[in-house]
Amino acid sequence: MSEKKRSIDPAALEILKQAEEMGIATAFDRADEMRPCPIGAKGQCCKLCGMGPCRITKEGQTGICGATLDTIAARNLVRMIAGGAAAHSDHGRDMAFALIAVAQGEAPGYEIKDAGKLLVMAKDLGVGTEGRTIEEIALEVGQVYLGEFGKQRGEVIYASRAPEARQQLWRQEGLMPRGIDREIVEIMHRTHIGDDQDAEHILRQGLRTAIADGWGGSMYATDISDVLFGTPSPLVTKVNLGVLKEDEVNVVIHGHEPTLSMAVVDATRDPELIEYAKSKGARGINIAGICCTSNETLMRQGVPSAGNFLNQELAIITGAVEAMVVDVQCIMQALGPLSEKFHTKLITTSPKVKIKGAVHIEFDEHRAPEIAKEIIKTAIDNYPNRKEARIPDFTTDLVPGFSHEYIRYMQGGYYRASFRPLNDAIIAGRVRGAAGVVGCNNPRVCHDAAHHYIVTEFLKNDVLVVQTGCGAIANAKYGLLLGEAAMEYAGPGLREVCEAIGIPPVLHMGSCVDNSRILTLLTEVATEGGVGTDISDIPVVGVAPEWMSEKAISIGTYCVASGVYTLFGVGSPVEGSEEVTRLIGEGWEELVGAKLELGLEPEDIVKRSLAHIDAKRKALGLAEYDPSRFGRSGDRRMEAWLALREKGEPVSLYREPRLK
Ligand code: XCC
Ligand code: SF4
Repeated sequence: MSEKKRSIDPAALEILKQAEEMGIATAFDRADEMRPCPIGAKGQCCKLCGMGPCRITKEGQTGICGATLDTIAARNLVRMIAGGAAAHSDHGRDMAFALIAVAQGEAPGYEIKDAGKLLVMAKDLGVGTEGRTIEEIALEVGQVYLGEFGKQRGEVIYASRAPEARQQLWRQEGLMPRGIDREIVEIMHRTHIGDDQDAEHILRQGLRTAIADGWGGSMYATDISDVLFGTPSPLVTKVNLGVLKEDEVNVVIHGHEPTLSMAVVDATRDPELIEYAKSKGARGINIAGICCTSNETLMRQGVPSAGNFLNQELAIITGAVEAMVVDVQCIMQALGPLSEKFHTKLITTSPKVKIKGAVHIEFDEHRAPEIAKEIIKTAIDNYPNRKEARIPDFTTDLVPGFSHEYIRYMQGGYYRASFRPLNDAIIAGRVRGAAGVVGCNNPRVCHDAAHHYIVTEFLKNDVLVVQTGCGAIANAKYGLLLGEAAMEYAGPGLREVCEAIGIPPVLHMGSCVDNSRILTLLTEVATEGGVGTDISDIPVVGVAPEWMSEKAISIGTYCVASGVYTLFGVGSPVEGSEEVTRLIGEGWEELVGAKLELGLEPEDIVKRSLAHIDAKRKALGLAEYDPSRFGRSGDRRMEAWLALREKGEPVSLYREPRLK
């Protein structure tokens, strides 16, 4: 495969070339070498018992137990949902433990940063606030959260945040999740040999478990992170491998949980450690993120991002990373042997994750500052071992930090915050609809290319885009998370709206657990009025064009369960079964009002998304989308802006261009 096809990221291409010269293989090479098993790829292989593995390749063939292809494909899919929901929710559980430790005064270095949000949570959870201290409230909130995981009966409490109509539907169809752990365990039980063997019934449990993830574990993780570390609001930071520094100790934090990474960020600002770094010949300590740890820290503290999932190995290959500190999820085992080829110390920190060859410095929220300092000291001590470093000279500015709270605030300030302006823009057709473009990178397809293509197509078509996860980092690299992108790519109607509110046309809403913010945003749009009463009425789509993780499958499924038509790229893990493909498509549309479609080409994703948005507009009786109707008010400014840019003058959406 030619390098051009591997990535659209110039920094990645530069390092891949470097790697080739050095004879180092990366995931990009291994993806070429490792052909996907054609039977497993389509969900036709069952290895759930010792009579198998059974591979169904012929019409009418069954496994030794008699399981049909449809049963096998459905079981495989819901096991992916269980894996994804478990990862998100276990992260949520650890956040609840951290909140409790803070409330009990046993977590030095942490504090309750957003008490306002805590009060909102307390109200939703039925936790009393009258005459209680913030710590008392936080303690009970934390305990209620923990109870949500092991709850045996009743409903996951935050499901009550969904629009009324949606909750009714879930109850009526038996999809309302009980305890989070209970739903995940039930998938494991139902898919054991000799249990649930009706594809439609198996898939229903997939929906219920995914709802427990989106409206449970993930939403809890997001809320507690905001309480402990602050609810994000926009700030300016940088992305791509060029954020690493030649003359400083580079520490890269990678994984998902903000608890340790925030402490590590604080430690890099410790004057004593900075002095220590100087004593080793470095100018200072530089910190950068990868994957969702990066999203957590760039949203709140403006820590620059070294890139997304496929950038992790490349960061080490720069030769400039003193330590890569990882916690959970999306950490390639390849980092172990790779770091041994360089001076980089790979440091695992989660009691759940060890990697052979890595140094293990275990995190404990009761001693976070101390552990974080030890980690930074390890990195500093490693600085003199650095040999030649080649840092690609590419960085791009971005403006992340669009929590749903901020999106509401920016539409009217504290005085009259609401979703009215956005709803009105959709109703009038200035904004045709909205799309959440989320999820991973996958070396089976060109790195970042589908994220970039799909989002720019949406912008041209006046579709407002929200992003999370590695998709957000992808488009940040190409400048789409800046206001200027509205000028360059957005259609006239969308551009007007972005200008009026002063926002980029692509809003970075956070990490993958923060897809729960999108659920809240959609609920607010639905309850604001004018675009229906349920999420399934709104002209929106969910897209994961370069997905690879089980978490992405769980996210896609809870989006569908919430009423959002969801489209995935790369491949379909149920392709082998026409029946399962139909069940999660038309079948789920009938059941919950939205389809899940997997394995689509980027062009097809755009086409289907726009058709869906227009159909939803029509069903609501909204004005037909007409790209020529709007944008006149912005044109003079636009022309001035373009003229300035032509002359090479610095231009910004936030500053009025000087009209001559
Ligand atoms: Fe992992 Fe969250 Fe996927 Fe990126 S987007 S590769 S899951 S880091 Ni979640
Ligand atoms: Fe084969 Fe059935 Fe065992 Fe699966 S559960 S491996 S289909 S015998």
